[in-house]
Order: sequence, then C-alpha cells, then structure tokens
Amino acid sequence: MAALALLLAMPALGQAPHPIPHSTVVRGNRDIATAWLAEPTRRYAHGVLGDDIEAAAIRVQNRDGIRYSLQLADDSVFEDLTPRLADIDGDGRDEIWTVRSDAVAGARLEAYVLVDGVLRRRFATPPIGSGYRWLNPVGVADFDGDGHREAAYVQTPHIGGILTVVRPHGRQLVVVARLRGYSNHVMGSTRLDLAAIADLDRNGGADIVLPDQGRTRLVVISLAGGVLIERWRGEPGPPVGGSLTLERSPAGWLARYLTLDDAVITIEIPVTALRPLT
Ligand SMILES: [Ca+2]
Ligand SMILES: [Ca+2]
Ligand SMILES: [Ca+2]
Repeated sequence: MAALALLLAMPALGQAPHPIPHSTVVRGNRDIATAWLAEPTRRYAHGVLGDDIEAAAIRVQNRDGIRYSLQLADDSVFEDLTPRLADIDGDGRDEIWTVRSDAVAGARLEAYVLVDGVLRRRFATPPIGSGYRWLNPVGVADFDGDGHREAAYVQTPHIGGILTVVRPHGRQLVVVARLRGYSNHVMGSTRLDLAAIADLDRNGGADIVLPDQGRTRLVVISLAGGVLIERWRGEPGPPVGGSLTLERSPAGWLARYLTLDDAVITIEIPVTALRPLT
C-alpha cells in the first residue's frame, strides 16, 4: 500500500499549473475545475509513455480556486499523462481517474476524490501483479445500460491487450468482464486516445470502439449479460496512432483516427452491420 501525504490546500494565486512533460491540464464541469499530474520523477524506469519521466503527485483546483495536492510517499508513480474526470458513482462529484504503478506489482486503475477539503483515493483495481506491466484507461460509462456506470481499460496493450470492465464495490473496482485481443496504445507514444465510447445502436448501453491487437482494424465491443461481445470488425487499414473520435453519419457512425504519420483515416460503421445482442 502506498502511503499518501496531503501537501497543499491553498489559494492558487494565479500560479500556472506545471503538468509533467507531454501532458495537459484537464478541465471539469462538476466540483473540480482543473486537474493535472505534477512532480516529475524518474524513480520508475519503464518509459512506455514517450520518456522515462512519470508523475509523483496529482494536483486539483476546485471551483473556488483552491488548489489541492496529493503526493505519493512511496516508490510508486502515476504512470499516465493527463488524468480523466468522471463521476462513476453518480454523487455529482468527479473522480480523478489515473494509473498508478510500481516495480513490484505493476499498474492499477485508481480514482481520487476531493471530499471535505481532502484529496484521497476512492476506488482502485488490484494491481496487474507484475512490475513493468501497464494499462491504458478507455473511460467511464454505463456500458450495459443497467443505470450504473462502469470503467473500462486495456490491460497490457503492447503484449496482448485485455479489454477489462470494472465496477465499484466498496473501495474496490471489481472485474465485470474481460476480452483479450485489443490495444489502445503504441509503445513509447504520448498518445493515449486510441479508443472511443458512444451508444452506437442507441440501446442505452455505451459501446466501445478500439483497435484490435495489431491496431489495423477497428472493432465495436458491447457489454451485455455480464460479458463483452465483439459486434463488428472493420477491414484492415493503416495502423491506428491516436485521436480516435466518433461522429454520427446517415448510415450510423464515422470513426476517425490519426495514423502514426498523422494521416487522417475515416472508417464508416453502419449501425445495421452491428451483430445483434440477443
Ligand atoms: Ca463521484
Ligand atoms: Ca452499467
Ligand atoms: Ca449500445
């Protein structure tokens, strides 16, 4: 277990945030105005995110301009670039979603909250179990349409990626379903956005669009009946490098992504081509 130290709770006084290299400040529309990863460290020599610098702290600014910081007091790091804000438990407050790793147990998905002036860990998955094993978050949504949100990520996207959906149970994030054979990251890249979420067939459950393990085909995956089901697989194309987005089209959806050379590729996903969920 990591020991956590609360360092700061003070007015920002107009100071600019200083996120770690290759990362940005994320902006929220609930209780948290901005959040970012700070305090660069080289103490975890993995280097899959563009350099060997990771973060030792999360910083948050609330709606009143008060800044909070949580610093990892052990040898773990936030092996991530820009945290994500989402409200998985529906209490109207965002959790700050990020990835924490160490050399013994590898990565785990974690969610932090700002409650009563304290920034603290609220939810976490168990670690992968081996050092230098990473995961890349996909997002938070109600994937099966039961009215409760889940979180999704790809475990070990470089070496046999396992799409994993988890849900809160107490302070734990417990596995709902897994499906192997997908990737949402290129080793060494600073781009983390190779997956997208939308309710493609409007059945109330958010669907996941992401590349297969070779990143040459897009697939559509849905959660139904407690299992992940691949419902569509596109034709092979230039490998996905990042910036996957979805927008509606007359026949269904257009998935757009950038290749590693920054070419823009557009793939149509007709709604009628999705395998029905029976
Ligand atoms: Ca919440
Ligand atoms: Ca759900
Ligand atoms: Ca759906």
